[in-house]
Amino acid sequence: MPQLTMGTARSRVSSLLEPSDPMAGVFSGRWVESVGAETIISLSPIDGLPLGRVSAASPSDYEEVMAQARESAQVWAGVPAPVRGQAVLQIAEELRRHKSELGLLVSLEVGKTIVEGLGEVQEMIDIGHFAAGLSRQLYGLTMPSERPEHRIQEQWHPLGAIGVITAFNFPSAVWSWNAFIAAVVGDVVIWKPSSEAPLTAVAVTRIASRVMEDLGHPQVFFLAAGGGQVVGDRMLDDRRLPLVSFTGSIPTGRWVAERVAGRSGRSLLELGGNNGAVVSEKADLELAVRGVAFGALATAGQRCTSTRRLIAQEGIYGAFVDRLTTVYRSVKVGNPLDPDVLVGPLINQQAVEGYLAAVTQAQEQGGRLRCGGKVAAAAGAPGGFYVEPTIIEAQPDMPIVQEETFAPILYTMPYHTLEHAVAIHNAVPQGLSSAIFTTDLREAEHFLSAQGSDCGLVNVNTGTAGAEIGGAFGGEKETGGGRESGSDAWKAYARRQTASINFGSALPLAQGVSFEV
Ligand code: UN1
Repeated sequence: MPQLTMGTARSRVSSLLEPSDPMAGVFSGRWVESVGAETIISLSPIDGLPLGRVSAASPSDYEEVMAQARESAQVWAGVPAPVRGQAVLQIAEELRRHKSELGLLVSLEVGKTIVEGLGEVQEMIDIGHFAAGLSRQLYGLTMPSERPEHRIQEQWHPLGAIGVITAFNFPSAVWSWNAFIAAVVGDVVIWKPSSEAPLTAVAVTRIASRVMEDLGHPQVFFLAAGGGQVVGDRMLDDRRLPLVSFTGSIPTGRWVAERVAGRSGRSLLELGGNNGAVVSEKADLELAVRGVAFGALATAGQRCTSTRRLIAQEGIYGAFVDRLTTVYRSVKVGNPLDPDVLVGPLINQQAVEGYLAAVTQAQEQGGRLRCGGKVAAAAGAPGGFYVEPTIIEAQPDMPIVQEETFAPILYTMPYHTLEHAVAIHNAVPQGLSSAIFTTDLREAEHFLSAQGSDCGLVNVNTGTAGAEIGGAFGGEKETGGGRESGSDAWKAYARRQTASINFGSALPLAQGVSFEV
């Protein structure tokens, strides 16, 4: 496959974005051309140049979106769930029809490799299919009543309008995890995308809204692009949003949780990870090298699930780190439109500075740099935000090792026994994803047990990154405790109602209480 030029790539995605400049970044059932509001300029991290402009929501636009969303929510809640599921399925199929352009837009806007950009769109299609099936399985339990001629049942009703705030690194997939599941439950969704990736959000919302219109449904997928102050803070404080789903950093997530709890709202948090991979002496080491390298280097280390810590058993530690270092040195860094490139750019200059600061701090704290550590010159992509894949031999208690740096930095550390590995593994504040590489059943099962990994996601002989949509996704400790995507994560988007029904002619009371009037 020959490399696309930026010019060709831009023209291939233009059908998703035209015609206006700036494009409206607010969808309230109509595309709102904001007057006097800020304009968000989306820069491509590939070359640091503007890719497009989107007008942000003003306070009155926000109100318009909210009013329309609430109106829609009334109607949508009355549409049978399987019909809602069919609508989501149609959107997934429409996304599939536009998969190549949308995937490319993701690559251009956030710097993912072509295959990862396509993977992002596939993740939306997959969750769309999951949601459609789920729409016939929103099961509530029934309980035997202690009273004669009574029945008790649980039902799951929609919450109404919910807010979804997403990060740049999965600029559309994480929205779809929330939005498609919420939509089949009967909610409508107001999306505040990352200001680093508004174009993808506009393109996806255009597709979703056209499908809803063609099907004659009310609009369900609203958009309010904009900064934290105008849109984000309003969502947090807005009692009309019973749920705010937030993906982002731990400090911001903590603030989100406090603000939303302060008005008795619910938040669903997917915050940072500091994911460790344990590699045992009994591992298939070639498989482990690939699993660790993919986990640490995919998306240039900018996934919540990226592998940040390698915990390798002492007998193989030296050789394994040597092997990984060789791989790191051979990996092609650069323009992600080049099909041979595995590591694209970081999202912006600030991220490059964060990377450099972490490399410096790690060395000041006693870490030993094995490879990388510098800004990378990416041939053919001047102006982009490229850094070298980096391995640093570290000690588990170094302060920088406790932190998530959104960059391709891997800290390595040796262990003696599996208990020691688990202790190192669990000694960070975050708890998203984890992995063990071993062919020993006892080791694998110990890591999976209650005495093993303390994370929301645990992997055996596969890396920390790259979860499928069918499982519940999220993590413990400072990762925030939320669960999104598959399994029964849908319950977070619903209100549970316990219904007690008396179909007799007497009024027996629970707990044997009598009340004669
Ligand atoms: C994220 O980084 O916020 O498991 C989500 C993965 C992807 C999703 C990551 N499916 O790596």
